[in-house]
Amino acid sequence: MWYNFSKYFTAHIIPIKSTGENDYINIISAETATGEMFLKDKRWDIMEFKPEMGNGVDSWKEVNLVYNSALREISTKLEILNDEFQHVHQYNPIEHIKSRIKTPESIVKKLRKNGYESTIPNMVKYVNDIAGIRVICSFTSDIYRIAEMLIKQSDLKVISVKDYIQRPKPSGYKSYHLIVTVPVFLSDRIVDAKVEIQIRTVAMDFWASLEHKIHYKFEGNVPEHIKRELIECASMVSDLDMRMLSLNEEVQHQLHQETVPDPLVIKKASGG
Ligand code: 0O2
Repeated sequence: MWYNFSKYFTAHIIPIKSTGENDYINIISAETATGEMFLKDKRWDIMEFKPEMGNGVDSWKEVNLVYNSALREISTKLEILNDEFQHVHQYNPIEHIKSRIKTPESIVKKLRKNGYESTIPNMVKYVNDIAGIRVICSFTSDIYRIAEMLIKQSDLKVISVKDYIQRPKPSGYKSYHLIVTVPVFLSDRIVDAKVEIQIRTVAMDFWASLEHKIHYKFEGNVPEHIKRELIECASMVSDLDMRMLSLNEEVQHQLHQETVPDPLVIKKASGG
């Protein structure tokens, strides 16, 4: 959004946070009354500005409130499913859950990449992962169980499903992505907020975090030999996931057989 600091100074800004006393923003670019651009594409570190801004900050505050609430709702749903699984099947499919709100810088970067102006309505409309939640499971089969149980919940609307486990990205990236909307009940209205849910195994997550760091370190220009090595590691991750799954299935099968009572033993015990 554009904000007039004075009649001589206009800036294209993005609100970051409000402490009640002060509002904090990033200046994307600014120009003087003569039209001279003197800060183009430079990111200012968080700086104070006067609270006359009103609208925009209120909207950003609202964006934060709505998406944070949406994350809490999805996290609770996942925790309930995990607890129920423990109750019914005596094990937890979810190892852990991480959630985050995308930073304003990343939102602006994504909007720019896709050719949109940095406005609050554009973020809400075009950025699907302002609210993101990552669900880490032990086994690949748990990923599909969790996804299926979420998809079935009547208050969630599924916007898109991307199965990068069946069809990994050329980088080797594997994960199951769901974009859903969840209704957030405010005092005067209901807002359907989008949440990106990434579900993957511990091993897939290990690979993705390292690959993300490498990608960031090389600013996207990862040397070919490192790319090849990553693809090879991704295939080792798939192999490991498959072997751990079949090992677990074998153990579960044996445990099940041990707990099924032998009919002869029952007969003897009852004196029949
Ligand atoms: P960040 O910094 O993690 O948030 P969309 O988000 O739908 O508009 P896209 O790229 O088609 O755009 O969606 P996709 O492919 O589902 O990717 C969304 C997110 O998945 C990314 O968010 C990453 O978090 C993750 N991801 C996708 N591909 C890769 C990959 O090759 N390696 C790693 N490590 N992560 C990946 P962002 O916003 O791109 O990044």
